[in-house]
Amino acid sequence: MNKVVLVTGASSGIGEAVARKFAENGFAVILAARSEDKLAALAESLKPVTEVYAARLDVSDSNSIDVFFDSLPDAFQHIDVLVNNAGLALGLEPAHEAHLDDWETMVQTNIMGLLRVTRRVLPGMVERKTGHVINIGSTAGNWPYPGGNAYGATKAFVQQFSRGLRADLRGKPIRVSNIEPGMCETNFSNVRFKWDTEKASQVYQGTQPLSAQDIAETVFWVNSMPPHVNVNTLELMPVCQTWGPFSISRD
Ligand code: 8X3
Repeated sequence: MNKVVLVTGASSGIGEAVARKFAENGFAVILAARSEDKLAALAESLKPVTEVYAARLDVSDSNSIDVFFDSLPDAFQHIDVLVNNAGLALGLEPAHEAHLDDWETMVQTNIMGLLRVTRRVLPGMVERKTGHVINIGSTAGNWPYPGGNAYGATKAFVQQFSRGLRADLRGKPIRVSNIEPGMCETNFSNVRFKWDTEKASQVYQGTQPLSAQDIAETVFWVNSMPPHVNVNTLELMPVCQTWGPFSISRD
C-alpha cells in the first residue's frame, strides 16, 4: 500500500493543491472537507492517478469528526501524513467592532478542529512509529496587522501547538511542521469578506501573490526531506509583501 496522506479542507485552494501534489507523487489520498460536491469532483479527477477516499468532514463539529474517522476504510486507516489545512479568516474589523460569532467560528475551526483531528490521528502514528503532521499556519500568527486580531491569534496557537507536539514527541520518529504562508490567492479573501468578491479581489490587485500551488510544493518538499530532518517552521511571503514600520499614532 502506498503512503497515505489526509488533507483537511481539501475541496479547494491550498488543500486541493496539496492533495493533487501528493497524489501525483504516489501517495494514497484521503480528501476531507465540508463541501461534498467539490470533493466528489476532485476525487474523480484523482482516481486515474492514485487511490482516493473522499468524505465529508466539518472539523468544527466533533460529531462530524467521529463519523469521519469511524468510517475510514481499512486501506486508509494508517495515515502517514496529516495536513491540517482546514481553517479560515472571517472579517477584518477592529476588535471592538468584530463579530463574536466570527471569532467563535475561527476558534472552533482553526484551533479546536485542528486539535480534534490531530488527537484522532496521532496515536496511530505513535503506535506505528511513523508519521508527519503538517499544519498550515500563517504569517498572521507571527505578525499582527489591523483587523487580524482573532485570526492571527488562532494561527499563533497553531505555531505554538506545533512546537508543543514536537516536545511531546521527543524520541519518536514523528515529524511536525508548521507552514506559514503570507498573502496567497485562494478563496481566503472571499471567505473573509463573506463573498463580497469585489472587496476580495482588491486584496490581490496589482500584486503577484503566492498561489495554492506554491504552498503545495512547499508542503511536499517539507515531507520529502530525509526522515531525520524536521522542518519546524517555514514562513513564506510573495516578494511583493513585506513589513512596514511600526505604526505610531500622534496628536
Ligand atoms: C493568510 C495571510 O496576511 O492574508 O493567512 O492574513 S494574511
